Amino acid sequence: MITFAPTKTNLMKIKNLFIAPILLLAFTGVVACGSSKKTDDTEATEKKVVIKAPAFDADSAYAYVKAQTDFGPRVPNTQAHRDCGEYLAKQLEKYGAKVYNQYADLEAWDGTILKARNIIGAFNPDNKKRVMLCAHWDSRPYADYDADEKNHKKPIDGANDGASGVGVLLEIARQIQKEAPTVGIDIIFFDAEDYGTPAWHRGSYKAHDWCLGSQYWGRTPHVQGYFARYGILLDMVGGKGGTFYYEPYSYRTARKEVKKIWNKAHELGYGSYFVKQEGSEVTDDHVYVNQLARIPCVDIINYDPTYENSSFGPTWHTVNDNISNIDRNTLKAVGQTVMDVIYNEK
Ligand code: AHN
Ligand code: ZN
Repeated sequence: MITFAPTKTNLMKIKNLFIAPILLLAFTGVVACGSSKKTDDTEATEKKVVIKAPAFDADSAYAYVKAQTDFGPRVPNTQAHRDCGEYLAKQLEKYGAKVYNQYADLEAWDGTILKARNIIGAFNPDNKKRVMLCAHWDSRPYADYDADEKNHKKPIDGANDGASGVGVLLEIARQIQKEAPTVGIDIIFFDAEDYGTPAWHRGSYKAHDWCLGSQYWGRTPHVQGYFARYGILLDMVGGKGGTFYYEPYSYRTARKEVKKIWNKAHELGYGSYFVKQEGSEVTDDHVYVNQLARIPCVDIINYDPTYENSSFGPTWHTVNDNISNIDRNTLKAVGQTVMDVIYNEK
């Protein structure tokens, strides 16, 4: 029996790679006396190459979350919103993306015209194989779920609801510039997601009142005929004690990708964050990405099975959704998982 030791060249090739499972299979055929007889096991050599993505830096992601909340609430039609939009576009540019800005006047539930801006960073834009990563960058104008009624009309910092997803994506952008994955990546920051009808409102309101930016993008993509294999939406991915269950709409429309992401998280040791059970269904940007742009999209969104007020946890749409509730470990679990998924796309 002859076994193969990895050659130096092979070793270089598998630097940064795990071979799993390792099936180092030897040729068992013995070449003897000029006979060409050999067995079929030669073909059994099967390599499942798993690429290890670069390390996601949670301190860096945290700093991006804080930079956003430092502007104050990013409510459309405010100076903080305009300033933060400039900051986000500049960051994507700095990391080498081709940046598209979509400015649109979008009508909110109460008829307010929102000066909205979707910001898109395309990495490796000529590559036909693409994956899109998205998050909303605006923050909610009303803390309508706050325990104190006096806060119900105050805007929120949205450290988790908004800034966390964007912070994770900015860190991924920074990593992509250092070492690009095989596929092209589009990072999309949707605006005007969180301007939906407040819980305290009585009476009528315009329908489809959430996710205005992604609805606009779905009808008018930044590139004509835009397509990606799938999308991943990050929403509330940095809270203390955050957990992520299968979101039922995603599970119906992008099941293969949901399984791929949750399996990867478990493989990496983040199984306590990514629970393989269904949570509750949400109307979020992924619905419009799927329905309007026809791209399957997975929502990674905090789901708290223990909290009865909302399934999104105790700080959701309250003034407590601020930087003090952000946990680097949660950012890391999500950011590293997404990185390992996209760096394994061929
Ligand atoms: C609704 O509450 C209809 N959708 C939840 C989507 C959301 C709000 N994500 C963050 N804030
Ligand atoms: Zn929200």
